[in-house]
Amino acid sequence: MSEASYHEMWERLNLDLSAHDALLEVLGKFYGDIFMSQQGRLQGMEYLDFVLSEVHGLRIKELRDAQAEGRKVVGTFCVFVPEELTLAADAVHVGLCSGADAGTELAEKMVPRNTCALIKSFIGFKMAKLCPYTESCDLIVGETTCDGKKKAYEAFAEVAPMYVMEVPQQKRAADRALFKAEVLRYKDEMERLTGRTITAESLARSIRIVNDRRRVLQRLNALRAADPAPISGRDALLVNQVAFYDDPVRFTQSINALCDQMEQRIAAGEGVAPAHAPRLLLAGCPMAVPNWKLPYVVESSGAVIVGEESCIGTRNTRDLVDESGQSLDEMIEAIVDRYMRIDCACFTPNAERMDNVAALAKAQNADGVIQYSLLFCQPYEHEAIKVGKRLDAEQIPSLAIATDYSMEDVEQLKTRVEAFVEMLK
Ligand code: BJ8
Repeated sequence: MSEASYHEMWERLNLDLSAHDALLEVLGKFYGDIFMSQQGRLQGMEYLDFVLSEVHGLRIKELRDAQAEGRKVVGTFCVFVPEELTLAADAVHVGLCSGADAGTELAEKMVPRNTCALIKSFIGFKMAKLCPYTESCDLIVGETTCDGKKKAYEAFAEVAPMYVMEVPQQKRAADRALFKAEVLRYKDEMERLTGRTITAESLARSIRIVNDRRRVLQRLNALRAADPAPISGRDALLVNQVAFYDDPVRFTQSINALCDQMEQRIAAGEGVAPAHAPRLLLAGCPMAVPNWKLPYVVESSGAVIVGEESCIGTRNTRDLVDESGQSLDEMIEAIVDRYMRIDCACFTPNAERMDNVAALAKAQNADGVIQYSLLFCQPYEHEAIKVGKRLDAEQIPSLAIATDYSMEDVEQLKTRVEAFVEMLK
């Protein structure tokens, strides 16, 4: 498609065209500096470069084409929304990224200033008319996870078509029953939105599609345990980020090909960083596109990132939905079981996360962990204290960082990260 026809499409989506052009220019430059400057990238990353270069172009056109065929587009902010049900109703499921400072002043008219950058970002993108994904959605699904999000959705519902799912905060039998009721309510909502009935056959198919995507991401993650690391943390994060809005079947195929290349590299003893370079695990808040600040700082300090314990990482891929269910009821039970295993810091208590962070650091042969929280994120800043103690007990060095999307603290971050990496050496 030509530039002119993209502009026409964005105009129809009511974007602020000049501000949007400026955003794409900044993003393009940022991407070039952070990704294209890397040495020894895998050839398979060309697919990710292409997807990113067309992130507001071709993929939006695909969503618009799907809508022209009568399909619906559903946007989400959290991995608690069961994508399997969206796909089983033949709708398209996209993650709304929320990873950049945009429209912050406008957002601060709707939510308090001391709200995390992720929340301000999705509101800011909407209010500044910058996000073609948000504008393409027939429905946006929120969830009652942290307080910041659930109150922000009240404000967001005034400007976007919202549906909010209740997510429990504990994991007792009563909480599971509540979540099951919410999963069934979401199923009804998808059927209402699309006018299609979710059948055992369509749900079995979508469970397989989403599991296959999780499996390929598990494969990619397992390969990162090798030393030297076969892929940079930046590129691996990008893969996880793109997983949220690319077509799942096409994505799985492309990433399987990327994993084949990683295996060849490992067999040849090659990698993106020298053998024995300090290896770090990132743990904490999700890093949405284009939030690449910390990975860039870390990998510019001579370390390599070998895993992400976050929702844009292993928290979203660790558990599969059991595929043995035959009836719709059995599949719904399997979905509920799988989602209730998510160890988001919004749960109390959340002891399994401590085990999972420590186990992942060991599985990835990490020398240390950087805990990453967004400023004003109460759940993850609280858990940073507990996770830090657990890692101390396991003799795994860790560093806790709280930041936002601005570039103002880059120098300060560099100093702290470099000192940590130096200590690991
Ligand atoms: S399942 S991590 S995607 S809620 S950073 S908005 S927690 S104040 S993102 Fe999340 Fe679902 Fe949990 Fe995952 Fe609130 Fe914290 Fe902001 Fe956050």
